[in-house]
Amino acid sequence: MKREDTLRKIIHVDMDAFFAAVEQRDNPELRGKPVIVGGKPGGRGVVSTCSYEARKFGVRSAMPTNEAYRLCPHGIFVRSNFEAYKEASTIVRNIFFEYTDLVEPLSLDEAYLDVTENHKGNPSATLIAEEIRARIFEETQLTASAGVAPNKFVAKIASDYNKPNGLTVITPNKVEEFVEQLEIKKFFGVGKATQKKMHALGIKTGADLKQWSEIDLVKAFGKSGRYYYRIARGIDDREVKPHRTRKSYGKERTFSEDVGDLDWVNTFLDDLATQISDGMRKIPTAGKTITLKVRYKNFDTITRSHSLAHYTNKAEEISTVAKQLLEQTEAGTREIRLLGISLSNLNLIEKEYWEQLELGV
Ligand code: TTP
Ligand code: MG
Repeated sequence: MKREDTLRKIIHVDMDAFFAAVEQRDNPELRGKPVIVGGKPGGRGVVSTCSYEARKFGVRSAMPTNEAYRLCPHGIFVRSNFEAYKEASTIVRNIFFEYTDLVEPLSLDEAYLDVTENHKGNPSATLIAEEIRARIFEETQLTASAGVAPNKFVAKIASDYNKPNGLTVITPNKVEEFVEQLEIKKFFGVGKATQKKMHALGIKTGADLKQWSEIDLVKAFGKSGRYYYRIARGIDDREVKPHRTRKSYGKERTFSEDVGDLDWVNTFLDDLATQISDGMRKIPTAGKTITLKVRYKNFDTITRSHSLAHYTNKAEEISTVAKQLLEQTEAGTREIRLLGISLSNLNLIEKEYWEQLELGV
């Protein structure tokens, strides 16, 4: 194994029963019930996903809704509401970016994070994963499962291991043991047809697969044999590739005591704007829309936004706008437990533009 493999800290996060969980959150009468998202039975649609209550009856993603109805006739069939899922997805993704820029989203509800080096300077990937799951719940009232491992292959399987609302940590010294006891069907990247063939050859678990030499695996499975040889040993050096551009940049803070003093709040906004400005200049990026987020003592959370005609990452400008936005809130009359500022409508800055901002012209 390459030395770097053992040193990386990868987290895979996957929301639980994502579309169905959003529906249950937004419609309390659906909670605790078998909810099936997709078309109504009788049509030709398929199931997008279903709640864990419905999974007990064998309902699964991509199954025709008619079959789901046969398995679970008392299930509640609901149509998907993509806007709500997108909104939750954006909130979750922005939480990831608070920890690292190396975020590789796989879908609306799933991503790899490389936290080997992270914005919090936190050396424990396990603590980061727990913090992220807690933050996701706080911000969206939805649960996520996470896997922590030295590589993507193991992290992804680990996040699925204790679903829903679970965390599985596979430290480098446990990787081989973990992979050995896995059933082949849990191996990501081993399709149904290959599974069948492996079963016919007596390969049922990771340990069975490990018995095979690389040459024999290539003979039996072609080029993929090399991949199987490596994953049987828990080796995967694929990098986390952030293929999407960042949508917003911001910071927020929950106070240890609720705050009523407006002067204190204004000074805090100055500090926050300075931190944001520093962070954005590092990337470098600038944004047009400034959003202030306020969470009151009773957890009511509001946002107020203002869009400029130009891009900025200047601390002074950010704090001036944030203070104007603060006047549109009940700060001063209601106590505040959290304050945040973020910039969106971002532009990754070209070198010349960056220099222009630096010079303030
Ligand atoms: P998944 O993460 O695969 O499934 P899930 O979040 O519903 O359940 P869990 O992770 O707890 O096993 O997919 C995320 C969302 O993508 C899912 O909620 C709905 C959508 N989706 C489809 O629309 N069709 C599909 O075939 C799959 C697999 C997912
Ligand atoms: Mg999911």
